[in-house]
Amino acid sequence: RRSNQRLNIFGYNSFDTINAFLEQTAAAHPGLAQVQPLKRSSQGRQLKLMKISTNPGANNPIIFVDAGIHAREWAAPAMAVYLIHRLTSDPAAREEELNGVDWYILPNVNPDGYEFTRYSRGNRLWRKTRSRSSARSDCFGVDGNRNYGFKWGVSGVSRDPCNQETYAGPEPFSEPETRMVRDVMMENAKRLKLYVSLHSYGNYLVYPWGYTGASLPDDWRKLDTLAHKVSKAIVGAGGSPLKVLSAGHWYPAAGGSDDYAYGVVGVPYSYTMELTDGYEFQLPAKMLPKLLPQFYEGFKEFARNIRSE
Ligand code: ING
Ligand code: ZN
Repeated sequence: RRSNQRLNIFGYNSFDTINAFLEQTAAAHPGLAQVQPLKRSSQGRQLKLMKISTNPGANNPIIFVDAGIHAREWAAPAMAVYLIHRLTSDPAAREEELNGVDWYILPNVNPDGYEFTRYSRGNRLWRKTRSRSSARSDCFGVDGNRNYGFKWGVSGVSRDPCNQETYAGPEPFSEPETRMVRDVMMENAKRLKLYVSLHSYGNYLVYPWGYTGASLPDDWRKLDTLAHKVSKAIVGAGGSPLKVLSAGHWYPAAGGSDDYAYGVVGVPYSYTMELTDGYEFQLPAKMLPKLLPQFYEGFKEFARNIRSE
């Protein structure tokens, strides 16, 4: 596979180019950025976690951001790459965003699906992973955001392996990709203060519960208040306000990563962020130079609040 493509920070890059960028970033900023190799996707692609910290020994609270669980939502990995770029290249970030907070960023959770949406013979609107179903050999893939092991399968899912959108998988964590995210969460559970899963469909910042619209977590006001602050910061940077609500009040769907982080791992602040203002899945690349810096201001606001918790 080619990995010598130059990364375009305001473009849609291949998985290999993103991985090469992670390695280059770590090499250029020793003592600030570190790559932790995780495991391999169903088709054998190596996932890599970027850890950014000005003081790795300090046991700072961790902000964990992942992106790309849904293959077609290209703006999400683009945002994660931009976050890594700003946190490592902007000296001001060391005084602010990285002050007392460590960032763990997994820019592309579903590389098999992502590359499938990029191939000319693939499908630009593919959402799921690309694992082979044992039940139906002619159907591929699981919706990773229905595959997590909390209230698995109770709402908003399909049981049909051939369903293109919301097949929950044969069992919770059937996918190597979701198991890797789970393991990162579990290994860092004590220090994880904020989890953000990046998607791209509309402009939303949603919090648990996702599995139901009939109840909210006891401390939902905390989640709601911080989400509104983040939205305000984005508006302050010229962006559009985010719609803030519980995921289940938008539409109930079980097995999402944000519910798992909050409900099982015990991460106090857990969100799904959707970032294609005015567009659905396919955000034109020409929008990225405007959108990514606006959302970055939202992440700065997250960091300010997590630090002072
Ligand atoms: N939306 C998410 C999805 O997985 C979500 C977010 C999860 C909303 C659960 C409501 C409930 O469907 C996208 N864009 O994939
Ligand atoms: Zn999505």
